[in-house]
Amino acid sequence: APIGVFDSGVGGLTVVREIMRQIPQERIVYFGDTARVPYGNKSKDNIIRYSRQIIRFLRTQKVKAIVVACNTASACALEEIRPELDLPIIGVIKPGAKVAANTTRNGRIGVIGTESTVKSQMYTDFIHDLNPDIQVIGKACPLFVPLVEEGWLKDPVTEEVAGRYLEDMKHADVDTLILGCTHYPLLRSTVGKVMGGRVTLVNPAYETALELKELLRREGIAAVGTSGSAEEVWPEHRFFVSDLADKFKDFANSILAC
Ligand code: DGN
Repeated sequence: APIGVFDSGVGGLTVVREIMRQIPQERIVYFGDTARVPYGNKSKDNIIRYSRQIIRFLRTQKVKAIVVACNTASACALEEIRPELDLPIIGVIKPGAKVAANTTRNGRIGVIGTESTVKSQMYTDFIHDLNPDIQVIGKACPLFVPLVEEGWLKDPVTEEVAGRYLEDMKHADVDTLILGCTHYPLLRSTVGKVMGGRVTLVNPAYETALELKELLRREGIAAVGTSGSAEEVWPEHRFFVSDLADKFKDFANSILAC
């Protein structure tokens, strides 16, 4: 059976890309809520409602596990929804928080994401579960999402915007920075440049794929291999969106190719 992956739109494809790289034998059913994006400035109640609806759809696709590939939905809806489900479900925040807590040397971690993700304090809570002495500095960077969707990944305008957003982060002397929004791994080099290269950037998408691999193994539901039965039953990945399929396709082709 496939793995259900969902996001508020196109950003979750950065998580899909990592899953494809790390567990290529698994098949994915993706849902991008392109009609209702962005989630980053919506209320918690609405994000929970949207996530429930999407999970209901993914269940019709007979998925064996669900990945909430959106930081905002992971922050605002995952803990509410988990008890309602009889399927394994993981989000992107806990895996990102875990690796950041293990990476920092000076005990100062930065988190950048949408307004809702930063406001939820979810990264901070998970980091403090592991080590309450770590200082976590959050900063919402809402303009990053449209800049990425415009394709301005290494552009002077994006660099200027990043410089403004990350000013305080630089002064806060963080040694680890969590790219806490699906789009931000695509700005890795710009963010790294602005931060001056002495900061370790954590990509929660990468860590989530690792955690998914481990979860599938633990639950005994991992696909058997490239020539195994999973391949025969689910020959390809499937992508669904709630609007603008062509735009999604263009973005997917550019993201999944690199
Ligand atoms: N996918 C969202 C996130 O990771 O928080 C970003 C896009 C959005 O809904 N604003």
